[in-house]
Amino acid sequence: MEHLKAIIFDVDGTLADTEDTHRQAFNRAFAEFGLDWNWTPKLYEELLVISGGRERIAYYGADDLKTRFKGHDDFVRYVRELHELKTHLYAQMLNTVTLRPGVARLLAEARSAGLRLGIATSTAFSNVKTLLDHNLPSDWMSWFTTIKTCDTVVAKKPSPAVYLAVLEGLKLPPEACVAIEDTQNGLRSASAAGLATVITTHFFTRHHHFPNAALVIDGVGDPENPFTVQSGDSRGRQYVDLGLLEQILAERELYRAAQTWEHVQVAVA
Ligand code: XBP
Repeated sequence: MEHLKAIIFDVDGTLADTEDTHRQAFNRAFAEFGLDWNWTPKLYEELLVISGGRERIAYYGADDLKTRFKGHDDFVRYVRELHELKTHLYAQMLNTVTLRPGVARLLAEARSAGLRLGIATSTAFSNVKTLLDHNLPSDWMSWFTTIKTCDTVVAKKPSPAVYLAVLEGLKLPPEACVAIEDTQNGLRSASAAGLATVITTHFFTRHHHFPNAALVIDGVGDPENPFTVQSGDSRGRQYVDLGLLEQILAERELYRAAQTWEHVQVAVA
């Protein structure tokens, strides 16, 4: 590959369709805490604008809980404990969650071609490990040059921090990598880090708009399970493979060169 040297994967909604499992785990934790909160699919789609489960709880519960806690620290502790229970419950629910169609194939293709792999996620490493322990061979961790999670990068998406940390770990410039994401926050985060980004939508994001995405599809797809294009140019392909990602980077470089040439022409005119 002349351009493509690495693929950076988001986790929730991208490697696997996990968000409804997260939603159910949140609701089970609320019930165990005696809270009458119920995050319906419609409400959860709205709340997904906030990356990070702890931040999502704090945002949603701020008004409801403010009368219960005198100090901010008490509120923060309560939210942390509630989120810890949610994470514990979520881990028990992951054994039925599989990778999205085409993800295992794309990982294998990238490894065979000697590409580097990265993970950039707002969730906790424990969630990533549980998911991939269930779905990949035991040596999966060695497949990834770098895995950055909310345990190591505090600023959540749409901050570019997690993607910048992954690029540093890959020792590659953004021009050599493609990010695969599922949400507008993820797109903003990867784009702000300078990355071409392919969006794979799902139930919670299928109606969302993704300006500046290199391609918006309903999943990575497979030869026997072609994707549906929601926006952008699939360059005549039916599923995401290394050739498609390489073409996206090649065209991006050509566009940048043309823009630079335009600037030069204006400057010397
Ligand atoms: C998705 C998130 C996470 C999950 C919930 O992360 O924003 O907050 O929704 O997981 P990404 P936690 O798309 O970056 O993988 O409760 O562990 O935050």
